[in-house]
Amino acid sequence: PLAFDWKDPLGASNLYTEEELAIAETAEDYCQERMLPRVLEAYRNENYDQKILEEMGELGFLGATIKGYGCAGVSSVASGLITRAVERVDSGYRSGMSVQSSLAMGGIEEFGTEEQKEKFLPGMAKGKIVGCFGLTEPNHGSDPGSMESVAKPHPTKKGYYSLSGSKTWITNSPIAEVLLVWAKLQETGKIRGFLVERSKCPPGTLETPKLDNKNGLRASITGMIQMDEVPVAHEMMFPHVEGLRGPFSCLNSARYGIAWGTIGALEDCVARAREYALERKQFKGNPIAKYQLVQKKLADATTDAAYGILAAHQVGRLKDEGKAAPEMISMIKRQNCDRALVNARILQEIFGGNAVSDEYHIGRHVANLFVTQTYEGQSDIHSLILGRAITGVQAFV
Ligand code: TGC
Ligand code: FAD
Repeated sequence: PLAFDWKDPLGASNLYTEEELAIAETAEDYCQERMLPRVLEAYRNENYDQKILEEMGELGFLGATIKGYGCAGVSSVASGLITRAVERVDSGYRSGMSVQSSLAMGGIEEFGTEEQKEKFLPGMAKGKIVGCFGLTEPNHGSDPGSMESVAKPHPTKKGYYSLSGSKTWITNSPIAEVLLVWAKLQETGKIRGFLVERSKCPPGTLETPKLDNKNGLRASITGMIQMDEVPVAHEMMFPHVEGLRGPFSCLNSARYGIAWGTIGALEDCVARAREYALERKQFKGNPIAKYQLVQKKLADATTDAAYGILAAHQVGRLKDEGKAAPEMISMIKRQNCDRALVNARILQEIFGGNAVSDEYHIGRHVANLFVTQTYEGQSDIHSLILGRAITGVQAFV
């Protein structure tokens, strides 16, 4: 039998191919050696280092599952392992990567024209062109179907739409050159995807103010997208997808990645709490790891992390076979975010007063994991998606 390993309690690494294991090792080495030393400064000062995307690009982490266009073309499990390694350091770094890879590049790859793919994907794969994904609006988050952003025929430019409206809480928007914006086409009332190029927008039509003073995900950059009659050429609209199927298809991949990533963050919490509990002594010189209540906290968190990884792996394999239903992704997104957050909050107790110092990293993970439970469908929304699939009755309205 395998010896029990608290870092991989159910032997999940036996399920990965040699190539996947090698990719995971490269990702873990890069993240621990190059990203971790930068995270405290980034988090304290809300300073997202854009170079990280270029470094990820050099390693083939961006749009990693896409075949061609300068992308690595790896399996969904390999991309999950990369995501887990990145989020072991910080959910904000994973967020920047997810938006670039799954939401912006993934959208272009799935719904873009050949010209759009050739124009954007190679530069995005290198991290030289930054992308973002604008779905949420100030008045419409869980219910994007009610969005108000609109695309009308441009009043003066033939062959152009005019985009107006406002998006908020958009990861990467202040630094993005290509903004995948979802808006309703006035003629049909149907949601369509538009690729807005910042450098082509006349002055005063596009603003992307940064949202400062976040109390989570501070190592990522978040902003708004404010559009006032932005001219967008007809050929910059996705031609063949309309309705929410467009944005939700992109979300399937990003939500899948979050299911892997949040377990990476939880695993980091377990490793740090275990180490602290073995070193910290209270009552007659005993390490607090000797006390049963502390051991239970570690046992619960380690178990949830191990289950979470097996579930994400299973959905990854089905995804590559074209068999992953969106509800499966809702299930692992909801469960892994919720269990990571609940356990991280409990493990935080092990650090006593030191939990308050950012040098111990646990408080940062807790604040970040709240955001992961909220974006890409808040957990209760995924409960309702599952409830609808279980009962056949929808409960949203
Ligand atoms: P509903 O009637 O359920 O569906 C409308 C149309 O969409 C299709 N569809 C899907 N297609 C592919 N994949 C999925 N997962 C899909 N879910 C639905 C569906 O078949 C239908 O197609 P059609 O052709 O019949 O029109 O729509 P609804 O309006 O009732 O939706 C309700 C609900 C709650 C499911 C949905 O609105 C929802 O998921 N809300 C959550 C919103 C959300 O996730 N926003 C994410 C914003 S992006 C983000 O947060 C990025 S953070 C990234 C980071 O920093 O890492
Ligand atoms: P609301 O929809 O107002 O929900 C508030 C609460 O009400 C939630 O708990 C929700 O579950 C509950 N609720 C709503 N409706 C129901 C119902 N029918 N039944 C029961 N409960 C309900 N969006 C993007 O498009 N692109 C991005 O890149 C992006 N990045 C983000 C980065 C950060 C840091 C954050 C915080 C958000 C980001 N988002 C992004 C937005 C995110 O997707 C939304 O915040 C999320 O979908 C929730 O929408 P909301 O904030 O409007 O909350």
